[in-house]
Amino acid sequence: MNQVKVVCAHDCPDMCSLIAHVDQGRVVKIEGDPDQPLTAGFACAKVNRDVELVHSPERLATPLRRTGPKGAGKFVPITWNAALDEITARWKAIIAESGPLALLGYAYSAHQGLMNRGLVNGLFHALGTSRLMGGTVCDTCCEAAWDATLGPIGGADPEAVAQSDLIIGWGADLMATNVHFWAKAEEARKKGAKIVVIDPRRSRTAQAADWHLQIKIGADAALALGIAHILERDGLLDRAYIAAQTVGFDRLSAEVLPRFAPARVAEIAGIAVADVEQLAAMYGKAKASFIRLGEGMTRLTHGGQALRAVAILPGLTGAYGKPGGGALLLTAATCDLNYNAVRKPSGPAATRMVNHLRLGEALLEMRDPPIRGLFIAANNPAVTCPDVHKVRRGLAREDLFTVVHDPFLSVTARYADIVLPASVYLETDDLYRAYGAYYMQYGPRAVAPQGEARSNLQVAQALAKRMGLGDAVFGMSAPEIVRELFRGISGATTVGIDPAEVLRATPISIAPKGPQEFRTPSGKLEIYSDALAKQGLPPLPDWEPDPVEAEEAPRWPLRLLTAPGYFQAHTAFTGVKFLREREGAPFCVLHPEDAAKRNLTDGQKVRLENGRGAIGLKLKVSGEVRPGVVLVPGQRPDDEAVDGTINMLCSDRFTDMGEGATYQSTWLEVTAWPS
Ligand SMILES: Nc1nc2c(c(=O)[nH]1)N[C@H]1C(S)=C(S)[C@@H](COP(=O)(O)OP(=O)(O)OC[C@H]3O[C@@H](n4cnc5c(=O)[nH]c(N)nc54)[C@H](O)[C@@H]3O)O[C@H]1N2
Ligand SMILES: Nc1nc2c(c(=O)[nH]1)N[C@H]1C(S)=C(S)[C@@H](COP(=O)(O)OP(=O)(O)OC[C@H]3O[C@@H](n4cnc5c(=O)[nH]c(N)nc54)[C@H](O)[C@@H]3O)O[C@H]1N2
Ligand code: SF4
Ligand SMILES: [Mo]
Repeated sequence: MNQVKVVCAHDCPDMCSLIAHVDQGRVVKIEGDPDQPLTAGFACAKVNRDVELVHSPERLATPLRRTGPKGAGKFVPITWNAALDEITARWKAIIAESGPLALLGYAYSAHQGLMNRGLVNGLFHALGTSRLMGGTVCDTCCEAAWDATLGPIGGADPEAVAQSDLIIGWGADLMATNVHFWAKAEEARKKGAKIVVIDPRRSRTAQAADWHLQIKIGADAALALGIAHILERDGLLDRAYIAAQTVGFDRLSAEVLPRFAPARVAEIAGIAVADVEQLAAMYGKAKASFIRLGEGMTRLTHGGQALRAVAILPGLTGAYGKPGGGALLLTAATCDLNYNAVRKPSGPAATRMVNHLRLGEALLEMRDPPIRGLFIAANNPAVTCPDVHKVRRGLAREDLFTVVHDPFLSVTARYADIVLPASVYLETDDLYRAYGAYYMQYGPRAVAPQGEARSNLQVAQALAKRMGLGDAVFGMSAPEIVRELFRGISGATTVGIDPAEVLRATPISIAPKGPQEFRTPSGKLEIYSDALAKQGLPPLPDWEPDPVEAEEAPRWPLRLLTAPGYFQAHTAFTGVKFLREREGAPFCVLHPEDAAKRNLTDGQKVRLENGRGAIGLKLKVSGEVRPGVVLVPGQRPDDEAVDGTINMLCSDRFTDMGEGATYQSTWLEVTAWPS
């Protein structure tokens, strides 16, 4: 038995340092590394079961070639040589006939390693194909809004929460998606800090907090502006900080805040006036307030405005300047590395872009040339993209040559012409840097790949070689690529780190020191954003009702709330039977009043329907949500549900900033499942 120090590569802000116990080529146990201060010796409930992910009987063992209709999942095993030959022969023919823009590489984040994630994109960059505008299904909206306000820079260090006296989880279910931050917040609570959760769901985090404000979906900007209104009214602003570190407060004060008096805010948010007052007073009087921003509040039409309105608050009280104060959305932008070595080895600077969430539209409607060849890795768009009916119609095109690289036969893989078996992170070497913490670590593989599985890095390199690409990175080992990632960098937190030290595979802190830095054009917190004004967007944070509501709500009375699963993360743990069962059959949650109105009872099968389609789920009746809301946790594959999957009901409309997904601008009705 030996122990290997590895890094968790799942799409999660914590990026835990893990210890894999290995016996005779098999992982037998996984635990958190006690030597990494944020991981602090524990892994989450999902990763505690990753032994079953690596050794799942459902893993793909060999490459496969399709024999049945697209989507049916009928395949025969083939060799790697046959698969790679066929793929590259088809790609070469497509490029010869239609040019490289007829190919699309569609790879995302299920492996967070900088090489395994980046080099697949690097392959398509070098080939000069159409490229993916990645992440619009996830964080481009909140990121664009943050960047417009603070600039491309990470937020507060999660470990600084030890010094906070007020911690607000704003649209973040920390016990589900950020458990190591939650653990630190609980430690701070023992020293007297208060924890407040602002969330339309009475999540586990909300239940465990000192105070939960169960606001209406999409009311965040109004609530934040209401707080700002009261801070100004009650003399709780840090005027010196505002003058020195922010731009545009005067205009906010004159043009926006007068419209956000507590009574109106309470009505918009669906909470008591006294609650708005109390929250503002707590916030204004805290010595070091820490807002953990979630992405949840941004997955709707005006998501960008919501994030901006909340992100200016620590500028009004000066919290951004204090240890333990400020806000945290993401941290990755602070980590400066030579990413282009991997992501953009060669190839044209500009090309045709395909929005991640509009894969369906791209496959069905793009012309001159149409997309003829598609390579999907570490992504399951046939379940996780909005408007999956459209995605599936696109994937079903007979003239589309699709390759899917995945450890499992995902719903998306069932539409592939060729399926390639992927290794999971415990079978790969890579360099990691967290997106919700300030650590970097090299993680070697714990075991050899199961069956004939190959890593993203190996597949990108093998395809590049056969396509005749000469970039050196396609011939390098993982340690050699680490050196490239550090070449010529100048960022304050990474410069001076010795790549040889990195390869020793211990956690390296890359936390910024001192008060929050702003990387906006003005170098200050931009309450007023000139850049947004130039894009024709409101330059000041503001709140308006969701325009989709006016169209949809008259026909469909319930609003969708989408939230993470506690034992699933999108579809990444679908292959672990224990976790599937622990999460339970895919379900929705209705408030008792809404259930009674419809004669529906707990545990029965129900039909969720709107103009885009209908799906079937189990019903849970609970006060976890407000009346008027239907909560659907996670995105589960069709075969686990009564019928269908939630993204059949969501449109591929964009958010106000960052062209992101608007899952929660979805209205629907719930009725009994026809027996
Ligand atoms: N309705 C609704 N939809 C949503 C969301 C929501 O809140 N509501 N959230 C959105 C968000 S935040 C995101 S990030 C997306 C996530 O959506 P996806 O990016 O599609 O993520 P997963 O479902 O985790 O799918 C990842 C796939 O990668 C595979 N995989 C795992 N490891 C590896 C590897 O090392 N190599 C390769 N090649 N494959 C691997 C897994 O088996 C799985 O099939 O979903 C979005 N969809
Ligand atoms: N267990 C688990 N962990 C995960 C994931 C998972 O699916 N499961 N996904 C991973 C990925 S890819 C990502 S991007 C992160 C995302 O993690 P987070 O940033 O935490 O974002 P979300 O998961 O989208 O939503 C979090 C919370 O937002 C709330 N919310 C929804 N709408 C609103 C609103 O209008 N206002 C307010 N205030 N709150 C709202 C939801 O009820 C939910 O509790 O988590 C990662 N970690
Ligand atoms: S909390 Fe996140 S990073 Fe840590 S083990 Fe779980 S999935 Fe991995
Ligand atoms: Mo995400």
